[in-house]
Amino acid sequence: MKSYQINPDFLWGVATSANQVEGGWNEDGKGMSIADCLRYRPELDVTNYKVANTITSKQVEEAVSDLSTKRWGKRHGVDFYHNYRDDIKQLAAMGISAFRFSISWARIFPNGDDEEPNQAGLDYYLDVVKEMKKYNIEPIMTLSHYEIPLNLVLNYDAWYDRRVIGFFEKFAKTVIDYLHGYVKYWIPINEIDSIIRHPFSSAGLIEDRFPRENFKNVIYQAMHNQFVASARIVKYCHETYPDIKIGCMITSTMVYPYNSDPRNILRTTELMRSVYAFSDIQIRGKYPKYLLNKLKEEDIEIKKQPDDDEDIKDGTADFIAFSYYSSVCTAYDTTGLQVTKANRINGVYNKYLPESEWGWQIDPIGLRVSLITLYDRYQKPLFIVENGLGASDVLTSDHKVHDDYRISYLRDHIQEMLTSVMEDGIELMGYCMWGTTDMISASSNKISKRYGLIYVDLDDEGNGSYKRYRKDSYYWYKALLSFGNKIPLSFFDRPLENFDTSTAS
Ligand code: BGP
Repeated sequence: MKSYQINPDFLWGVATSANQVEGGWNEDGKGMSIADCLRYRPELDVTNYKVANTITSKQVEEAVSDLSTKRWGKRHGVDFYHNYRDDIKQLAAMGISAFRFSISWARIFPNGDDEEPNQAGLDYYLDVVKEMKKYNIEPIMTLSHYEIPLNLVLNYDAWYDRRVIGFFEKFAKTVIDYLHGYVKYWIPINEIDSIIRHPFSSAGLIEDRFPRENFKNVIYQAMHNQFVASARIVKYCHETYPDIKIGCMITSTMVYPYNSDPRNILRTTELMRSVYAFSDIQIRGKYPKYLLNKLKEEDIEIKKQPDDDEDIKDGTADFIAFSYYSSVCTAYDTTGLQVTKANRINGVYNKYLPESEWGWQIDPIGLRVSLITLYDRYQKPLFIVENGLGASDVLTSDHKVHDDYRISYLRDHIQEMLTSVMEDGIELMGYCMWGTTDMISASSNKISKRYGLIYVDLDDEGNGSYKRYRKDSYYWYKALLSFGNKIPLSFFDRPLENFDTSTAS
């Protein structure tokens, strides 16, 4: 085989989320979101996920009373809100055909329960998607990417409260009706499984607000409400806009057994199932028995309304989107085993794999294993909507970023993906690399964990010119996309320095 051949309508893109790039956190009528309450805390060890992702009511009160943006990274982002035309133009120059983005719910319904939408918010997103379409870029729109209106947390207990289903439906239908002429691909909820790992930044749940409840009950009730809300929007799209494709999305951190002890294989299977339960429900249209048994064993009772099961059955998704960054090992008994980190979970260290500066183990083959596993499970189109490397990039005095480590990460993962499409018979809709310009990292609330193909002059304290500078990886991705849907294998063997900006076109 001399080249990889993929379908001509394969979507090559980039991805980010509103709260991580936009800024303009309180402009033009936008209300506070939960993301505006997450601060860069230098004293925190962000890899201690339990601590880093737990927030108290007191901390939320502090956030509400502090109107500054210093160390509130997601309040200023990289000011995409005012720079979106230039940023989209720069990204379009790479030849991308897709741009995954999210809509800040609080820009449309500032309090989440408002009677009328904020017209300035609707017009902003209409302008953003029109700008993308100017360059023939397909917007891949996420409706809720860790940014629900704070008012829904303070006055309704967020997704735990059944009324939020209706508020989400109203928000989703308003923006889909407003943008459907420009946006064909929708994802209702980002990494819907993440509610189990970080209930606040995912679904606005604050444990100290439920003193009389078992918090696990709260999480699973909120999870159910998200399933009902998402299914109703899928059904609305299928009935109202037949040309729209609407997917579900999970976090695919691949898990391997620490060794061949069958008990570790079983533990691995159970862990992966705990994530696949979320796509099972949204693709098969019902709660799997193994999840119902688990809930029963743990005395977790989900309160349902009579139509819920019908809604979930009728609202199954058209495709499975997923994020992939790294893999971990697991064991039925991890005593004494070295811990490794991944996307807001810990696992057992895999001695066969290198790791990023943040300890996420780099495993391109794990992406191919994810593709095979998910496709074999569902036989539905897949969509990689996040894959990238967080690194502390350095801007040289002549404004270059020689991120060959990011190029090799992307090269290796994309090669495994292309091989999987060619050899494993995977139906893959597209690949959106995680990172457009640099952005505020979700778990650390810092920009210094950089993901972009374009560097932004900004530090974790919020100081900087906000100027943009193309990294070497920008030119590598541009060169890759120049081949269209027939990519010579030789491209992947080219020495990385060939993509130094001084030589790149
Ligand atoms: C995913 C989120 C993204 C992104 C990514 C990287 O879970 O969907 O928003 O942030 O994780 O994680 P981080 O930014 O914490 O390095």
